[in-house]
Amino acid sequence: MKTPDRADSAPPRTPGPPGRLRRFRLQWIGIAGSLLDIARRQLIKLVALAFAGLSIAHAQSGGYAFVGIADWDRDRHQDIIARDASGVLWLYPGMSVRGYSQAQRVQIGNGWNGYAFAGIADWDRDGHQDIVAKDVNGALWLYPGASKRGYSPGERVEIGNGWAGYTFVGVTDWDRDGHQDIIARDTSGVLWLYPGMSTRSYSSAQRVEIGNGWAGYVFAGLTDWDRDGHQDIIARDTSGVLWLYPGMSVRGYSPADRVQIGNGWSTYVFSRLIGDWDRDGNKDILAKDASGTLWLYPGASTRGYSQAQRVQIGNGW
Ligand SMILES: [Ca+2]
Ligand SMILES: [Ca+2]
Ligand SMILES: [Ca+2]
Ligand SMILES: [Ca+2]
Repeated sequence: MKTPDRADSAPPRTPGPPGRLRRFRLQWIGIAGSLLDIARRQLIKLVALAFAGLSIAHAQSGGYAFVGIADWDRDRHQDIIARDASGVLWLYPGMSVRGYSQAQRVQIGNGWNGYAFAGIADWDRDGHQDIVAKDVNGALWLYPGASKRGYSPGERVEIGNGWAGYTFVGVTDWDRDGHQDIIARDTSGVLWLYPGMSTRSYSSAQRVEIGNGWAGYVFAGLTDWDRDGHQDIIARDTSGVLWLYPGMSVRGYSPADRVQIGNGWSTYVFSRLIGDWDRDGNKDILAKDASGTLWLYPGASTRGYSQAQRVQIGNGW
């Protein structure tokens, strides 16, 4: 990753009294100034609305929580799934481009307030991507997908409990046994692998410790970033440095050393937004900045910084 440009917000513009009105009496300056100010604000609002209307890939009002990236509708393009502030789940179909997608967003769920997402994966191995999430009581649920742009007819299934204190890293086949697994961090900073068994029920496989000292990290997600066939962890430390933790497909600690792949990521949100978004064969990172702009950081499958420039692919997130 190159150092992302800082998402500095534009300096606030304070409209001063218009020069042409200076010859009028003081109170008229005040009134005219206020009217111009109102007109200006309305104009800004209109321009903003028009811009929002043109941008199809934008989210509506900001404050979105990401579920993750996956080819949810199975059209070979990676898609974004996110929850809005009212608990509605939206599918933003991607088009494998380095820019805004022209596809309309589609509602695929509601009532998702309070859930924390583990990620999107074909958990039960039926060929459809599923959502794994925990509720406020710490129960873990599988929401079977149906590869469609709409509500899935599959009933949710409880696949775990006692997850209240855990922070999800993501879902992937970490140990490469053909079954999707969950990686999560407990409150003491220990990282655990929960091996899945591709069933719509509790997995009987024992959890395994695969790391420690992870308190304070923010996880970007799991993917085979360096394309060596092993799933890796990407996470940001408290100073905004982005690290690659190369996995080795084992149920235990990975002997590979971590590698710095970026810096300046402090203010970005990128939960589970890793995938080959532009379909050039390299995994990419999607992240939103503090102003709600969504950026694509094209990866280069290297254990180091990518030289590719970031591209804006959305706004209003
Ligand atoms: Ca898709
Ligand atoms: Ca597995
Ligand atoms: Ca790898
Ligand atoms: Ca890519």
